[in-house]
Amino acid sequence: MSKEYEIIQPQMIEWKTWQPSMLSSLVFICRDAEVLLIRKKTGLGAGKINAPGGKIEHGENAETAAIREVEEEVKLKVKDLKKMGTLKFQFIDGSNLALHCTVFKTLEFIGEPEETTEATPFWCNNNEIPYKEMWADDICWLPGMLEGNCFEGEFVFEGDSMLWKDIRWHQIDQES
Ligand code: 6U4
Repeated sequence: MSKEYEIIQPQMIEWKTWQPSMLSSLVFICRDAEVLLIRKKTGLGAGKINAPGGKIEHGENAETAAIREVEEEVKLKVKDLKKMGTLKFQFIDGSNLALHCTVFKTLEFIGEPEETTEATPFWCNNNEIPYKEMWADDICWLPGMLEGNCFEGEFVFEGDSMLWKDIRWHQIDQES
C-alpha cells in the first residue's frame, strides 16, 4: 500500500461510531455583555485563551466536572448550568486524542474570579473576544452560542491546526 493510503484524511473519520478517549467540559460564565475567559497555564492548550473547564473524572458527569473545574481554576461557585452544545475533536497528530467536550453556559456564580496555578481569568466583552488567541474552532461556534443557540460540532485537528469542521445548530429543547 502506498504511503498516501496510510495517512488518515479528515473526511475519513466515521463520526457515527466515533468513540472519545477523553471527556471534558467547558463553562462560559456570562454577566451583562461579558463572558469570563481564562488564559490557560497548564494542560492541553496551555497559553491559549479559553473558558474554564477540563477533564471529567471518574464518578463525575459533565456538569459536576464543570462545576469542580470552575472552582479549581478560577475559584468561583457556579450553578444553573445550561448545556449549550457538544464538541468532538479528533486529533490526527501523534496524540490521536479523541476528545469530547460538553459546553455549558451560566449566569449564576458566587465569588470573584481569582488567578490560580491553572488559569488567569478575565472578563471580556462579547464583542471583543480574542479569537486569534483561542482554539481555531471557537470562532465557529462561540458567537452563536453566546446569542443563545445550541449546537453540535465535529472537528479534526493536527496540533493547533483545524483541518476539518462540521457544525449543526438547533433549538434549545432538542439539546439534552
Ligand atoms: P487537568 O490536567 O485535568 O487539570 P484540564 O484543564 O482539566 O487539565 P486538559 O488540559 O486536558 O484539561 O484540557 C481539556 C480542556 O481543553 C477542555 O476543557 C476542553 C479544552 N479544549 C481542548 N481542545 C479544545 C478546542 N479545540 N477548543 C476549545 N476547547 C478545547 O474551545
